[in-house]
Amino acid sequence: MSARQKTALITGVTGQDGSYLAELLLDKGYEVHGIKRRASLIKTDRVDHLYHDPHFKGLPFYLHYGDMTDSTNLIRIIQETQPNEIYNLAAQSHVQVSFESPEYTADVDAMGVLRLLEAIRILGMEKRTKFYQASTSELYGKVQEMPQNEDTPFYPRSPYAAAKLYAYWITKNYREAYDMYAVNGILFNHESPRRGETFVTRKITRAAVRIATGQQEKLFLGNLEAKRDWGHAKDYVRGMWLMLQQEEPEDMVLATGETTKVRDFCEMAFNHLGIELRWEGKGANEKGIVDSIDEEQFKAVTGQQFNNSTIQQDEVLIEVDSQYFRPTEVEVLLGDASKAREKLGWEVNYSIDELVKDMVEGDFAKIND
Ligand code: NDP
Ligand code: GDR
Repeated sequence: MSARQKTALITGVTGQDGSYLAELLLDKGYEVHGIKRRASLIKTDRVDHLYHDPHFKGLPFYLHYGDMTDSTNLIRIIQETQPNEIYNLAAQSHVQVSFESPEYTADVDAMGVLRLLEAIRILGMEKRTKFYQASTSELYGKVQEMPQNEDTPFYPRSPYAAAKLYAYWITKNYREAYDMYAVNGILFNHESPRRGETFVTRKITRAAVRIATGQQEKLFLGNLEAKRDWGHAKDYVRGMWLMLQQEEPEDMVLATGETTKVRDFCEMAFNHLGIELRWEGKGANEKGIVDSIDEEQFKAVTGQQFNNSTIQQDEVLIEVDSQYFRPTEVEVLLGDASKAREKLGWEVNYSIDELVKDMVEGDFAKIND
């Protein structure tokens, strides 16, 4: 079947990955359906550019109200849309929030996956619908091997990761028990200008722009020592699609193979705007301080003159706040995506420098909108 005749259903379509995946699939000629949640305010900013008034012809992109906690709703949407491919991206995806809402996280991130898989079976679609599960490098948690690949043992360190562990195994179980095409993409962190504002990379790039333009005084962060394998979401959604186009369903890691400290990500983001940082103090007392300002660099990136009254030499811009420490932390992640490179021909197009640049400039464009 050519992509032009295919229909995809994306849960979590209003999220970072869902929006990029919808673009990719529409570009490939798919009819794309997505599930959005009812909220008191409209939250479809990331896909508004794809959506069209149903009374006028436009892209074949359709949104349905739904929720991962409601089986009847999931069954009805799958029955109505008859997807060839389901991408399950919906989740309570914030690790720290999962410590505060553990039961809800389990309901959505673990039971929600079971509900979708059962819906496929109830409708007798297990031989004609391929299923992608958004698994995560958080499964490795308390890392026991470096780098991590498909054979590395799991050791979840949060209610989020524990819920995703169930989701991983139930996906694998349905593949083996019912001969379904169901795969886990074990994706390491991936970011973009569309990243949610409370994840650390976006929190940093947004704050760097706001501080440099005088709209925010300081940035408060948690563990500066944590290391993550950060890639660009655009590269990762391509990998998701490729995982559903294979002869055999297989679980695969997507990662860049490079790891960076939160502290270094901060330096890169501020440097891009011409602000050099130095660090003083240790642990919970550590501070990021302005070491120098390169006004030419600021102008080259923003097209605007640097305003000397916004930040000063030796000013404290970053402080550690222990409220952002997690009860159990994942200290370091570093992925080995050899299998995906070999079997899918998957490669990353964005380096960490290009990611930081895209995010900082994205935040600058947003505040000037
Ligand atoms: P986001 O948090 O940006 O998006 C999550 C999506 O899930 C949103 O559309 C959200 O809707 C939706 N959602 C949340 N709860 C429910 C619910 N109860 N019912 C229906 N929809 C719900 O996440 P990302 O795009 O970054 O991640 C996509 C998936 O990949 C997630 O499952 C995440 O856990 C996983 N993942 C992400 C990685 C990353 O680095 N980004 C790495 C590895 C895995 P709303 O907009 O209404 O909140
Ligand atoms: P993560 O992403 O937990 O890896 O989960 P996040 O950006 O939240 O944290 C990364 C690391 O930064 C440290 N950190 C802070 N984190 C946040 N959010 N806010 C802070 O102020 C802060 N200061 C330091 C954290 O402690 C952590 O070590 C993301 C999510 O997208 C998951 O859904 C996904 O499964 C994994 O990536 C792979």
